[in-house]
This record gives sequence, structure tokens and C-alpha cells, in this order.
Amino acid sequence: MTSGFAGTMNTAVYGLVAGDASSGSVAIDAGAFNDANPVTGPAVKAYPVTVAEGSTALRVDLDAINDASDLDLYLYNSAGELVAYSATGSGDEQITWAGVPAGEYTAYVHGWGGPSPADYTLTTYVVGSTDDGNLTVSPSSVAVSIAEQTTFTFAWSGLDNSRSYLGWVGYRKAGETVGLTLVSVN
Ligand SMILES: [Ca+2]
Repeated sequence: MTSGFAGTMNTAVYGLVAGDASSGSVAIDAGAFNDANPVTGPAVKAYPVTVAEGSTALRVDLDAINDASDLDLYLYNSAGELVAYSATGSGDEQITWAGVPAGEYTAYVHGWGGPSPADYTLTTYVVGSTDDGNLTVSPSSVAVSIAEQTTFTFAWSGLDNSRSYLGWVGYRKAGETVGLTLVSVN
């Protein structure tokens, strides 16, 4: 990365946390999802997502099993407000939110197009404020000057091969995070 300041840059690791995966299936009905008032049904499935106090990042990852599927993903807060969505022409969708406020959220999977029904895996990751000891960054502290390129090396260990993980590395100047890199391990 390239520094925007001169001084000492420290790194901080958050995670890695394992994703919580659910298998599901939806019917395909392009008109079934009303984003002003989402209602579950054959083509709309809901998943509660708890973001605890002290959480630092959220990812919701939707993986369609059949690449011919077009599934979409929406995230609502506890007030029923749409706070993020991913609704491309693909079957796979992903929402990533660094700095997510704590609260109760609901993720909706909508079967928009393609063969019906459509199977998928929905995986949620909630990264806390702790270093879980499975990701190392070197150097952890380095002297930088403005516009100087610094290379950091990431290494992970002790992960369960059957799961996927998310975390992030913060770049800090005098205790303030001035940049970050999300780290996914699949
Ligand atoms: Ca889609």
C-alpha cells in the first residue's frame, strides 16, 4: 500500500472469523420481491443476521449452485429499512459492510430468474474487534514516508479447510485507522 503520511504505520488484525453457512432453495418469480415491503414466500427467503456490539465488519455472501440462476440479495435493518443490496445479473451476490452498526438485520434471498427452483448457499460473516490469532501481517509496524510504497505480507494458519473466513487488516497512524484491507480465505 502507499502511505499518505510520514511516520510510523502500525497494523491491526480483526478476525479471521469463520462464515456461518446455510443451504437453501427458492422458486423463481421475478415479481415476488417488493423492496418497500419484503414478504417471504416460495421465491423469497429471509435470514436473521445478528451484528453484536463491537462488530467491525459484516459480509453476506450468496452463492448460487447453478450458474444459470439469477438470485438477488437484500439487507434490511431492524427498522425495516433497506440498507444494502446486491442485485446484478449474476446468480452470485455479495454485500460487504466495514463499519456496520450493531443491530439485528435480515438478509433476503430472491429468486429472480433462471431454472426453478434454485439451490444456493448463504454465508454470513460478522467480524468482531479482536485478533483471532489466525492471521499474521508483517511488518506489524513500519516507518513510512508520504507516497512511499510499503509491502505487507499476510499469512494465515490453523483454519478449518471446510469453512471460509473473513477478516480485515487496519493500517493505523497514531491509533487511528487510516486504511484497511479485507481478507477472505476460501
Ligand atoms: Ca442476481
